[in-house]
Amino acid sequence: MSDTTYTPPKVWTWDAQDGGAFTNINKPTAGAQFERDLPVGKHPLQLYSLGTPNGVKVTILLEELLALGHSGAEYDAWLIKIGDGDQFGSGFVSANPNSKIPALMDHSTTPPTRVFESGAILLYLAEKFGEFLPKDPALKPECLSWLFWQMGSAPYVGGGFGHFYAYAAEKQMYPIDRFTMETKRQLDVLDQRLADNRYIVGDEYTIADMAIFPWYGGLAIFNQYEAEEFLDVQSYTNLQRWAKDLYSRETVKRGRMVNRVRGEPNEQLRERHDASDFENKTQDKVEAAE
Ligand SMILES: N[C@@H](CCC(=O)N[C@@H](CS)C(=O)NCC(=O)O)C(=O)O
Repeated sequence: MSDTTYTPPKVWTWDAQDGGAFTNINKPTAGAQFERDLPVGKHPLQLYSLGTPNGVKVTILLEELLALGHSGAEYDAWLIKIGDGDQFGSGFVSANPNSKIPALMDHSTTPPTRVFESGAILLYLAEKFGEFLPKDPALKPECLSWLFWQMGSAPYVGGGFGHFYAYAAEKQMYPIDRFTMETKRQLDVLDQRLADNRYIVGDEYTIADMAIFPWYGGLAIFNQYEAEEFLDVQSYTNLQRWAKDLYSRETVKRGRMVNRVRGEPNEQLRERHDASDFENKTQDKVEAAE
């Protein structure tokens, strides 16, 4: 147990207390904080995002759709710097009243369609292009179940485990223990599921894999939160096999590069406006040209 105790007041008030990383952008209120229109590029789909796990789900799907030849899936991916508060600009808030990346505007409809929440974006695009969502009535509910499992479960990993293990100003045993137990339980759920299934739904690669990979593949093979040893991620052997299998796909590698602002410069494509940007505009090349 932590040696600090807290008696909550009758009514909570905000005093911008230090909550570690992200304190500067966290506020207890919603809505636009300043006027700023969103840029609009030349493609039907305009994505406003950042290369975090929730952002990467969508760019993996878009790269998969393009690889299948769906030219209507061409997209501009604009960088939203959440650490700078870009998500509180009036244009972004019109696209997503929840002020979180990713947000999508589909300009192929009149008026343009807004979609927010990464799971809703995956479902919208899968239905729009008729891909990566099983048509078999027995498999479609399985895919949706895992998609919504991911949406409901990952906040315990990111907002719970990741926050208290990696970002909080002080390490406290109680929350770290609580969220580590839940994170490991979820890793075991996936490991057991993947023992007898190549992909999450079975033989078919779907949006459920694309939703789950950036979070749990991140823990398994990318040392997310620098927690690979602490979580003993190597022990989840089926999850390891699945994560490496997914990351062998060029489309997944590309999706992970888009709107990425950390890591190796040659793996960062901060904004994507054309397929050729992967060859010409990665951060190593941008920096070399400066
Ligand atoms: N449930 C949302 C979560 C999105 C989310 O938490 N986005 C984070 C980055 S991964 C964000 O934009 N945070 C900015 C903020 O909280 O102000 C989704 O899946 O789209």
